[in-house]
Amino acid sequence: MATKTEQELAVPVGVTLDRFIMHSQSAFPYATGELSQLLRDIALAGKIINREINRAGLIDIVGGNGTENVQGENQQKLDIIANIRFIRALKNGGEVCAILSEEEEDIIHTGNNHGKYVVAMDPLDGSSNIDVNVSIGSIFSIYRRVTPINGPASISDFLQGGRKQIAAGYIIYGSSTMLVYSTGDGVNGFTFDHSLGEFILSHKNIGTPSHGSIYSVNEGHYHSYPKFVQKYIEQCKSKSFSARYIGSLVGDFHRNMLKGGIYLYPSTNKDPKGKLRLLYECYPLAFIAEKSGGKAHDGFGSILDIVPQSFHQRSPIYIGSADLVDDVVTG
Ligand code: AHM
Ligand code: MG
Repeated sequence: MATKTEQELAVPVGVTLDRFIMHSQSAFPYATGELSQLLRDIALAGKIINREINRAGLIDIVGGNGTENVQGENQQKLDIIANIRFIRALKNGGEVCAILSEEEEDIIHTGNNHGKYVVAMDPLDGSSNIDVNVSIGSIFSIYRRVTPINGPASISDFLQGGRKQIAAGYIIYGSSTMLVYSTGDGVNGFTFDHSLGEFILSHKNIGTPSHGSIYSVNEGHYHSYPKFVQKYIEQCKSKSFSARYIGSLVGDFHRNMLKGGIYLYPSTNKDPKGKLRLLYECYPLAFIAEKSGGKAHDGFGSILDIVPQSFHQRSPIYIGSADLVDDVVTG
């Protein structure tokens, strides 16, 4: 019979996020607790956004805002609300000196110049699903700043590359709300218990199956995909894989991570560099994928090895079970 490790006994499924964070911090004797506080701030933003989303139909916060974000995409009212909530939680927390958001062109200086961290985020991804009660998510990526403490953050803090992330994760607002994150040592998932107002450890040390039979891609764009992607889609069909595409990256990724599968967003005629944003969509999910045993590729190499050039750059992405990602990129 398998014996439980000390670690497993110390943090059983069912502990609160706070206790889990405290326990993880105690494993590092010189940890100052700042990253722990930052993770708590993100969880708080998630709780607040969860509340807003849950009553979206009751108050006037569904629908478009009549504005466009920096990418020229229509902003939803909830996109803007989530952006404000996240920024406020991170500013108040004090650990973050600057934020990069999908919703804003330039970095946002929080005024906490002593903060050691910067955060890149998509406050609410899957905007087209907001008004129709389909899963959406918040995505975040955390770096230790490289500019000197007590001065302002700069572009170099954000363009460090995916391998320099010290933590990343997402909050999925689905049939239940979950926070999934990694600080580099395993991936853990916490389900929000509304009655307690707490995230509870429900998915411990998540491992992505190396194989699977789900493929997630917008087949409406089939004719503008590269040949190797078209070929892969045909292979999926010939193997009777299940097609599952929500059009909400976090939801599609989360399902495939747990069940085994692949998500593809290739280059298209409309988006020759892919649609998804490197810094706050591809990098953080690639980090989670790799830490759970999966892979994330852009067709040339690992997503995490792409050298970033600008805040809002895009990338093609093939992410999920390791064998399936290999199958796509090796043709
Ligand atoms: P968004 O950041 O504007 O919400 O766009 C990202 C979303 C992803 O969640 C989703 O996987 C993809 O765009 C869907 O795109 P498409 O409608 O082209 O299939
Ligand atoms: Mg997005």
